[in-house]
Amino acid sequence: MVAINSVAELTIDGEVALVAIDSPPVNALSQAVRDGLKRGVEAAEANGAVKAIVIICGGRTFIAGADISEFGKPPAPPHLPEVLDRIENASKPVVAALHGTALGGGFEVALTAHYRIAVPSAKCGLPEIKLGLIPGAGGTQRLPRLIGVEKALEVILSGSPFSAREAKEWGVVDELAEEGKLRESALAFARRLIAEKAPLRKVRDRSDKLEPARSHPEIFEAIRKANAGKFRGFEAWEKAIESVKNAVELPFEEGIVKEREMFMALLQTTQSKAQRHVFFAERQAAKVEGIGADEPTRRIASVGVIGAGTMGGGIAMNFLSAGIPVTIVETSKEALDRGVSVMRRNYEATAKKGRLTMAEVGERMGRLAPTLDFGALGKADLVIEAVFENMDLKKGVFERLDGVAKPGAILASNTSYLDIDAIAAKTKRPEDVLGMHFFSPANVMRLLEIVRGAKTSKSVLATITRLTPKIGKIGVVVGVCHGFVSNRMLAQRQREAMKLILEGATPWDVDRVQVEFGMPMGSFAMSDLAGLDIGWSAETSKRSTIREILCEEGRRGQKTGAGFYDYDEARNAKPSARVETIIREFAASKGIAQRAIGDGEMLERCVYPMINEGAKILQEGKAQRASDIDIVWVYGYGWPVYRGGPMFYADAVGLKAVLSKLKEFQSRFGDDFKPAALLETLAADGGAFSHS
Ligand code: T1G
Repeated sequence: MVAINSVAELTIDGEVALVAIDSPPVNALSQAVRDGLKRGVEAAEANGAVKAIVIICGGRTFIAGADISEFGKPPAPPHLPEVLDRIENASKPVVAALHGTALGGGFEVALTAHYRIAVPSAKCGLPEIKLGLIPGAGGTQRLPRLIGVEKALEVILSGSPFSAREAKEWGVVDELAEEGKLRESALAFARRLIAEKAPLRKVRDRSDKLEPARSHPEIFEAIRKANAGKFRGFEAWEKAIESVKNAVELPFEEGIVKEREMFMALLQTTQSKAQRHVFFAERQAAKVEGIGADEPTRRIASVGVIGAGTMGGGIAMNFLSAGIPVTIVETSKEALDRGVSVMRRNYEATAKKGRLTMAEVGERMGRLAPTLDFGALGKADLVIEAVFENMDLKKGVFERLDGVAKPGAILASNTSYLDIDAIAAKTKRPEDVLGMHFFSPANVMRLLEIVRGAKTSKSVLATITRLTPKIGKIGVVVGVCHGFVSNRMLAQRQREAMKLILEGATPWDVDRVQVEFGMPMGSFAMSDLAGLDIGWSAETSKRSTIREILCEEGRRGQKTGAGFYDYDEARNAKPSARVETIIREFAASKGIAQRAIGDGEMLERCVYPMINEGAKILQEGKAQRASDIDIVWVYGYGWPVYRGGPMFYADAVGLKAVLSKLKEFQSRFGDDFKPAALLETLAADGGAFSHS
């Protein structure tokens, strides 16, 4: 064994050379890995005894892509295309031996090898689209040559990995190795190639799989049409289609040059910077200050859920789907049965879409123990309260739970606003209490806001932050304040949206601007979905707000077929003349002058106060880092990932510009726009939230 450099070594095993890369955590194509690959292959080439070369990786995975952390920095040689040329043009057969996740540039390395072998558990893929990019090292030129245009574009536009078995079936992988025996299998495979004098098969020379598209160029327009909705607002996807089209229409050399040009151009876009920011922000969010990897955690083998309503049922499904048995408690048989049947219906709907088998539905529902007996919660390792959003009710539940739950059980509240410390104070074990704020629908939305109470212990926090990915969630740890990070910032947007319609805009104008910005839905459509009667009662209603008037008129949202919008049977929203009248009459009764409001103002009035509130949250220490706030909005409310989140967006706009606009609004509309001290400081120092 010869060390090529700090991450690469060369071993000669008879007539086979093994170029082994080991650069934790995921063998990303850093400068050292590129250098090691290139010089490893060159050394193997130069060794007369060697008749075949195997590229293999140590650690948990084959190369998982380019080193994303190097993007935006001056590229150091050897550049990836150069390394790939060295592999593809080797004079001896090169075998790529795959395990873990061969992704992006890693998969492109494998595609330049003449043969590929993989363990059955391996996955391959081109996830660049998730980073606002296209494959930039031959993926859009070589993959269609191997599997055809349609399947290649499916892989590239989904960004999702495919299994080694699919890869074998599609002809991407030539051989499946024995699981856990990749090195031996790859050596044996290489020896067979030597014995059979196997040719130097270059994917770039294939064209048979391009023929169908060559004779049916209309498929590109069909693929574009089929994906337009899904990629609303994104830039990279059309470049991916264009580049694969080049693979069909241009010689390989021209296609790969154009691919690189498109890739390099996308690398500079704000969209790609935003999506790369979210990639790392998501991984950062999992790290909690003061809690090391060695923090002891508690075993969560059973869960209790209090309340089988929309949230309780969705929460329970996350644990059932993760293989954890759940005891769910309700106060009446009717409510319990209704909740359980909704859960079963949700699972059956997923099965209908082919994403679950009915057997799996049965298994998951089989782990559920519905009960009216509160005492049954005494066995659970974790109990999550999901009752109506009322402080007295929640305090009562925790007082009772304190008497039932076993020592060491973790007690969590799904409150979306209320003071976790006040709830914890109703128990004799506040160190075992925290908030677990799920987002509706709780079995679908990926965000979990983990609310750290003043007395929440480190082991409780460590336990929940490590449990979170196991139930398919992305956790963000936040401090106790009204509405935490999520709803506290949302309240800013909703407040301004209401003021805008009183000053002359319409709900559908305001929503259109937010949707064009990239939000999945606007403020008023969201209110209609949640229901306008949350916290409203006919007895106390005084027509003192637009909401009260709408509720009094039976317009309580989608569920009543009318709210700010009118809804047809298929729940499609239509602007409502009646609502516009209500708004204008209400504004007149308040003496509010009407004016035409531009899209720019509508957007800034809704987004900038959110950013400002984010700055306050940071300066109060209610969030660990600005990127956590971005993750809350991207995964909690569908903030467009290609805008990186509110704090990243503010940095992209420029904090000076955000500050001056807030000050302008403050002078026109009052102190709701008073800039946060942190924003003032950062703007003055030319700083950014990403470095705050
Ligand atoms: N570059 C740099 N760091 C990376 C990385 C990468 N490609 N992939 C992972 N990491 C870091 C990550 O930040 C974390 O660090 C640690 O590794 C473990 O990751 C030319 C240009 C491979 C499936 O998009 O999807 O190639 O937080 O927590 O859950 O066409 O990481 O511990 O400090 O995610 O086991 C294409 C991205 C790049 C794959 C493993 N490749 N990575 O998941 O661990 S673009 C990707 C992943 C490209 C070419 C183009 C996942 C994973 P830390 P992790 P995991």
